[in-house]
Amino acid sequence: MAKGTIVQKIIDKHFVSGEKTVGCPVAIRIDQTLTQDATGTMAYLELEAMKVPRVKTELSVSYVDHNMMQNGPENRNDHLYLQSVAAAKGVYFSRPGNGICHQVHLERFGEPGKTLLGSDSHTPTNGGIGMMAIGAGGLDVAQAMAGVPFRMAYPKVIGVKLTGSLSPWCSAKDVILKLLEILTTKGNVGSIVEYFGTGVKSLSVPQRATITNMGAELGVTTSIFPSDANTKAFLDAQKRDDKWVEIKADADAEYDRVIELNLASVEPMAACPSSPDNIKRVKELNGIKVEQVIIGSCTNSSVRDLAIVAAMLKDRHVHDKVTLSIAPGSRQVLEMLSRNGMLGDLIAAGARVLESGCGPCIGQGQSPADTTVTLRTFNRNFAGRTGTKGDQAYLVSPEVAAAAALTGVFTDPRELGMKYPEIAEVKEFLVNDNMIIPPQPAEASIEIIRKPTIGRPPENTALPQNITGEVIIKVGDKITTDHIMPAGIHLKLRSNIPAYSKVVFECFNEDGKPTFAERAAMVRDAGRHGIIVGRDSYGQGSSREHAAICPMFLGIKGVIAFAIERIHAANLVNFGILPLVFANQADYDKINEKDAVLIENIREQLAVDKPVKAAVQNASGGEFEIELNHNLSEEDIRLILAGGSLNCV
Ligand code: MIC
Ligand code: SF4
Repeated sequence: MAKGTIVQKIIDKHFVSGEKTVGCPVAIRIDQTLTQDATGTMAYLELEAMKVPRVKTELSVSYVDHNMMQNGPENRNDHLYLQSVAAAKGVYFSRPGNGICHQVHLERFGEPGKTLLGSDSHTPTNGGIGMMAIGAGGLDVAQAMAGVPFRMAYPKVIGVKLTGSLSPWCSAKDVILKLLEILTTKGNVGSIVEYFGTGVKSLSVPQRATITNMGAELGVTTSIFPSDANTKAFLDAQKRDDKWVEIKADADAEYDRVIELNLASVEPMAACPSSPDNIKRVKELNGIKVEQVIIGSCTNSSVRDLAIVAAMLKDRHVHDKVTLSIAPGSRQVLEMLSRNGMLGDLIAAGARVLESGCGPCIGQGQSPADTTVTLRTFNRNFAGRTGTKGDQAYLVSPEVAAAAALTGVFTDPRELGMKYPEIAEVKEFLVNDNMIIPPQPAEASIEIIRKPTIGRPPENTALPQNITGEVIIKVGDKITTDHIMPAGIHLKLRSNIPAYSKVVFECFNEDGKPTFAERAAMVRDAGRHGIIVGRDSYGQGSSREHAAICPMFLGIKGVIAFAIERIHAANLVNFGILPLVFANQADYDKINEKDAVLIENIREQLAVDKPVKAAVQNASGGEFEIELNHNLSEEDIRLILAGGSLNCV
């Protein structure tokens, strides 16, 4: 087991209960929380349902960054609810337009050595400043706000030893793409990546944040950098020098696994369609025609990232056959660029400047044309996430994105024949917090604004003694929460579970056949329980608990797969759905849609340390038994049997 690591030191400092052995459940104290609007409405409705008058954390912030199109009243209804509930519950509120939660949190709130729980899977961005920053479902974050310690498996620590420094035209994005090539998006559940080595000091906090941000795609619990002189310089420049503390691993720290990476060997990379671990070198892709370039998202939209793009585009223009859109990560970034003239350079070159927020990253506009290539500096390129079916989305660095914007084709920026722009570290950020509204004093009387589209968290009944299941859908490997619960144009339904449930697994619906939601409702109405069958890495990607709530609403009681990703598995538990894995993977081939799955005496079966037995009856008449494993803790079992966490608080 690892020894003397930053991860262990922070866990020790926040330890509440549990066993400090890899894989065993531990509970840690959470210092800060963040929510964003797309997961936040449900999180605050849950907080209200828990009857918690005021948050108990040191700091909680509610951001509005995802859902800002305001097509119809739903988004703005959400914002009004979020602003009023934040004021009432003691939560800071970052207004729409102030920027993406992770970027703003890094700029204005992140503190080395503290714990942060966020209802967004890219919360680990703040690992770049030396925080233990973890993504979770909204209900876990609501509980953290209520002062409940966060439960997680005691992690394995993967040490990434960085040496050397990046070569011109190669950037932090290429570092994380290289790691995705090595570690892939599968098989890393329960680990935390900790960076160390002489190469660390060559990376600024925003560069580190790019790396920890996209660490989410590895499926790890989080990623973390030490807090050192660069961290201090960043906090000084944000006028938050009082928040700096040094955080470092012991000189003789031991990791569960070590990966060495010489930064000088890192080349411009790209994640090809449609997975963040489908990695190629840009030079292998040179010449592929590009129709759209978008620069932004919580991965790559800092002042440094946009400054390099502005320098590359200055006095040049975007290729005639390409559209270039830019979404600055925060209002701070946008305001600084506009005051230092770089925004003018971008506009003059032909960039389309979008508001500071998630925007196209979550399919809110800018969908590419059919069969065209889109290059994005984002962190996810799951199929269809752009809003275009069959999309060809590549994930690249700002340097590679800007090169393609100029040439109209994939271009290794080292071959542009351009001098690499020197971008100096920002010595003083422009600090203007007037878009962050502090909470009202506890004694203030505040009306919580609930327009008609603000629903309530749906209720669930206790798990039945016998599950008389039916397989509603059988899917393959790497099913992401975007497959389960599409965002994009449906995002505005996040506060309305009955309406949002209609699009569960929409991407698998076939014309003329009943949808997943209709099939699930038929099974539920017939008094049976819905079962989902998946394969490896089920539930990858986002933290959206709607990927559990909406299936729960439709009567799903179990997911059976080869492996279920951490945040999604926790969300299933929170909403009373059994996360089970095949003891014998060959059984996957024998089980089909419409098969009956009978799990008798589930309470007794879960109480003993043995695989759960289920009887399967094929729709064609055949019968056989399967064994199902789980790694549920006693507490998880208690929650599932009760029908989910909300029934227990
Ligand atoms: C994402 O990047 O997929 C999201 C949208 O930010 C999600 C959260 C959500 O679905 O609201 C995430 O990463 O957790
Ligand atoms: Fe927003 Fe995209 Fe970051 Fe998710 S990954 S928080 S949608 S910018």
